[in-house]
Amino acid sequence: MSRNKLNKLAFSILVGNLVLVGSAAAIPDPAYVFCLEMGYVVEDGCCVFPDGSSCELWAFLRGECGEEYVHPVPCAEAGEQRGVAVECCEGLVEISNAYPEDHVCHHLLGAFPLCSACGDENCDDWENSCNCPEDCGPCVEEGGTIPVVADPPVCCAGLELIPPMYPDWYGIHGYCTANCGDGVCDPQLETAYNCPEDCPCVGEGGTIPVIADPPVCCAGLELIPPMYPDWYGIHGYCTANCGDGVCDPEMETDYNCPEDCPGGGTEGCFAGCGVLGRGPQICTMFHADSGESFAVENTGGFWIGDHVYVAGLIVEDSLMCWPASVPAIENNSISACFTGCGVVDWHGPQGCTLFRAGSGEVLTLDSGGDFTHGDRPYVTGPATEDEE
Ligand SMILES: [Ca+2]
Ligand SMILES: [Ca+2]
Ligand SMILES: [Ca+2]
Repeated sequence: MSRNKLNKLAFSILVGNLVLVGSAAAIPDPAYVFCLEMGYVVEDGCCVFPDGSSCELWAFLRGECGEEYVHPVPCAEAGEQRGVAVECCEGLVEISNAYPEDHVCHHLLGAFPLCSACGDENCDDWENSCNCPEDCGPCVEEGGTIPVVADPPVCCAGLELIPPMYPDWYGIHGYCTANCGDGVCDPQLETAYNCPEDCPCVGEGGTIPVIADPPVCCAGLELIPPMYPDWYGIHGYCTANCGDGVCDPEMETDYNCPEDCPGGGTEGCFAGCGVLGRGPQICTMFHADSGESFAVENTGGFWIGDHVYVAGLIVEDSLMCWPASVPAIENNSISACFTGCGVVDWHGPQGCTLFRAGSGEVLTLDSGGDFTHGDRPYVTGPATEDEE
């Protein structure tokens, strides 16, 4: 208990006296720590003993001076730091002082390894997936992913977390790897987006993200747009395959590569009957009897399920149903649709051509077509009230 407090106190004093060991971890100056562990005071680079005599710190540590002031010290219990003279108590092992934060392992600067019962199948307070995965659950090894879940695992010590391969990939925080920066672009893991140092250009099928300083397509590849106009986050795909006559479903559509994917391609005007239905967002869709579907701008007081006649200009990549992109008929006219057989009657009031439908309705015809009085054509088109 009191030892534990002392240890923490010593640690806070020692942070200013770090010695770099290896490349990453830093531990306190061992000569400084040794003097404190023996219970003495450090002054001006010397260890000062109770009788007023002193030794230079490193000379004391090496045993070149003040040997008579060296004495046994208690061992470090579980959860305490091992020191210079202080060793782990019997039955404990040294574990690193690494701790997980933001999905990767960090090392506490200025700290010695901890003494712990790592391997006893109990994850103690000071143990974690970084310094004792055998007790605290596995960490994610090289090439593994960190999923977006409530309590995600952590990359094993020595690995960094790089983002997903493309900016529009959700569900993972990224990959654990020590290989971004090794000069080799790993196609399973690394792209110009998440590891530009290894992948300076984007290869076949890769995407160019919308970021500051985006990467470029590798030589010989062209940049085609995203598959649909409402796809954000990428400028498009790098490929040499648009124009090869094969529509690649992963990348090519009639929007970004019409030469390989001819698709619907309805352009220009639309006029015909169909049924109104629900569309994405708050859009109303018009499902034409011909099989095509369009968002419609003007519903004219008609309701879902009504059979209507719609005419207007087709806009292929309309954002009327934003953020979804659907073909739409904008600025359309709309009226009830009449479909049925009947008799053409040229002798309507004021010279109108009438259509006497088999259902009993009498309509005026805008166009009699090539039919003459008495013909029995099938008529489809807008039905408008005629008061004359
Ligand atoms: Ca344990
Ligand atoms: Ca690499
Ligand atoms: Ca192609």
